[in-house]
Amino acid sequence: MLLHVRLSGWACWCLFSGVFSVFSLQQRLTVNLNGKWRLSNSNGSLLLPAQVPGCVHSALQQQGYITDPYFRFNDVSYRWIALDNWTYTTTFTLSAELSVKQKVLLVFDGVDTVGSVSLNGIAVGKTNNMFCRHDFSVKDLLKDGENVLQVGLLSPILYASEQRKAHTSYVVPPECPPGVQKGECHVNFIRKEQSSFSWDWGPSFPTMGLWKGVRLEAFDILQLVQVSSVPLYNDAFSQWRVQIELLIDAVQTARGQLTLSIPELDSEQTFQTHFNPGKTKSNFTILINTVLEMTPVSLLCVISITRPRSCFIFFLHSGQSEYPPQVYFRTVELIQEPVVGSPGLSFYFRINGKPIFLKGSNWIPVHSFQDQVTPDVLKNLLQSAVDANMNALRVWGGGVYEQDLFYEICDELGIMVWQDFMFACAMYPTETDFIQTVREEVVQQVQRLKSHPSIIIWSGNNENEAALATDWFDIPASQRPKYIRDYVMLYVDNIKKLVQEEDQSRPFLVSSPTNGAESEQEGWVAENPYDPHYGDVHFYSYILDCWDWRTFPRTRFASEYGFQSWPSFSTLQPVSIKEDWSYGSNFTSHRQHHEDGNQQMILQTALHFHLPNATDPLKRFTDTLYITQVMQAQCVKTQTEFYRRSRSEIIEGKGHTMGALYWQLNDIWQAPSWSSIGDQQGPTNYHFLCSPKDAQGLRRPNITVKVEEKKTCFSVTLHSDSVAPFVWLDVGNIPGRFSSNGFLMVSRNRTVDFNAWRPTSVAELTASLTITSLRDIY
Ligand code: BMA
Repeated sequence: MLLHVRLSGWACWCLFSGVFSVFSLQQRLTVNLNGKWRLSNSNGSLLLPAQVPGCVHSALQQQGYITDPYFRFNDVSYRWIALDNWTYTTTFTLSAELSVKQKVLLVFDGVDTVGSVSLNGIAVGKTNNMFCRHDFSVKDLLKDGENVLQVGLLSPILYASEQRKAHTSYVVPPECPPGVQKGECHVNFIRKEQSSFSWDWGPSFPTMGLWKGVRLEAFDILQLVQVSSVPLYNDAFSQWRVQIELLIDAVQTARGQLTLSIPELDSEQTFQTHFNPGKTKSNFTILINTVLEMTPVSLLCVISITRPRSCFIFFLHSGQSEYPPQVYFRTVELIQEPVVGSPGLSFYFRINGKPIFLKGSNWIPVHSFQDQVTPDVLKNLLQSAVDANMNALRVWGGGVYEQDLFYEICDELGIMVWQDFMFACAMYPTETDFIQTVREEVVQQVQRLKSHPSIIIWSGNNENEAALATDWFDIPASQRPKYIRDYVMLYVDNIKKLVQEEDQSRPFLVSSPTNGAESEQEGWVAENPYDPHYGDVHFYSYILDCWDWRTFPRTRFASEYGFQSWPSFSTLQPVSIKEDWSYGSNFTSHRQHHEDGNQQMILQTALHFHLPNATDPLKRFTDTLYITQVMQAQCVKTQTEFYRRSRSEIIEGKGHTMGALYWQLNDIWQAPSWSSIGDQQGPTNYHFLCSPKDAQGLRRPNITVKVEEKKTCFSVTLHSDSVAPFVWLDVGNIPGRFSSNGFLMVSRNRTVDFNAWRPTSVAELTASLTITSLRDIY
């Protein structure tokens, strides 16, 4: 369904009122301030052009001051960048048209993070939350001719440390990340992407910048800041209604009429409105009187403001969106009810009345520098998820609330999104200032995102209930109640309450993992949030044999599980040099941010596979990368299949699994991690009667290949003279995607497609293609 906020029909409506002799269309003027700014560091020794939206690291790289931050050990070498303070400056000239407007706002869609804004040398305001949009009223500060706009940014590392120092009453753990992550401390004291201070799969790049758009918005009387809508279904009356929320910024008190109509569905309502000066949020409900067809409908939305002898008509569109906002009708319920033959409660999603098994993965930030996340990257990753038969992704709470396009694509592709709030693996302060900025963040994000049908659940945090319950931070027993009180205050009394006020169309869960309703019974921190009889579970075991499904918890919903692997050599090569290419190199251990991760991969691999034994060191390295991927693919496959089977089983009181979201879909940089996108499974499958290392008669296959150009892609046909397990295809640095690049070759011939993302040729592909299979490594 399409919610189309537009002006069509306004003239009829206005004439029909018959009162006004003059009417005019009110227009907001927008001056885009994106583009080239100047950037300088605190002592002025560096002065360079910088793109906005953007960040300091990207600007330094684009201007040649630093090389690729992902290269070798640069995450550590470039630590100085985020220890310095930086200033962004731009100039602009005021147009005559703009200067006569009653109100002018300076709008920042996102400042990363601790900033002071000044215009023509006069302080305008401060920022301290990367996840908030800020606007400042600046009409009186603007002058004819050139205006100078500056944003000073404090080092996020120093700011977090200052905040920590000021918090003297008790410790808010963790103080620092584990040493193996080579990260920065006290990230929980700053409202910023938590993984930007390092994570167990990612580097420490505490970014600073104007990471979203900057503009002036000028208007008379009023403007629409945001429009959002959610459909609600009333079972008792079998009726849909659409709740529409308008966030209006009025210059002065304004009275008038608002008409909302959906002609295709024969629904129209008129409301008397009254806006006080400043920002007002108004909610309106339209009842849908006809049976819904799944065709788009337009919502016409017109406000007329009464002035003596005149009628002002407002074209209601919110500033950021060029396209009409859309609304789709669907219901979502999270069902937690008794299960026959099993203690505890079910935990599954019912969409449009149907129980749905969520198959998918977890989403982390796509890049350390968000300005480098292009629409193509998002489209490609999300399409890849769909092509791998996923129907759900969890936007994990240590990253960012994704950009609008992410959710738009999910809406289009039918990907269901489990949306965390951005709190992860930590306790958080609860001082008034901190709570205040979190409240603003939550309201803004829910208002921005709630129109997206793809989001099926809000979730308060990642693993913080578990961290408290299972005492990750060695909190003395006597102090536990205080931490639990803080936890409840932040996630329940504030976030949960706000979200539920803002959005009644989808469920809210306080944490993940959690026992859900049972956690609530236990005061929001369950004794064992990993209880498989309730809620969702995160489960990791690197040492136990992953081919043995008996080691996995038969949970109601597996929202995280996974195994690490190394990326392929073609991924690592551009960020490393020859001396790095061995499993024991400094580079190999530097990139591993998970304690003992490299060792664990080898031990897990050795349970079922021969380890590479080539004498050539490079071949041995690339074979090792390959075999860790084979291991990972098998482990994730085994565990995922276990959860799929458990959907229809109750064994020893456990089962009815209704979700399997493995950790993790994507990577942030070129390093070992849990990420993978495995391929379409089914309806065929295979079963090994023994470990491949014990298999008799496996011959080294002779695989020949023929690449051909087709209309829309290249086809790659392999011919093998014997069975070839775990065939792995790689085309080096030619960007693109195989329809399948890892498979068992059990027939003589197999053809896969390759979609190239830049022009290439049969000759280049043939020359770049490497084929590895299991018998090549020993
Ligand atoms: C989880 C996540 C992340 C982490 C991953 C792998 O528990 O929530 O914090 O990166 O495990 O260790």
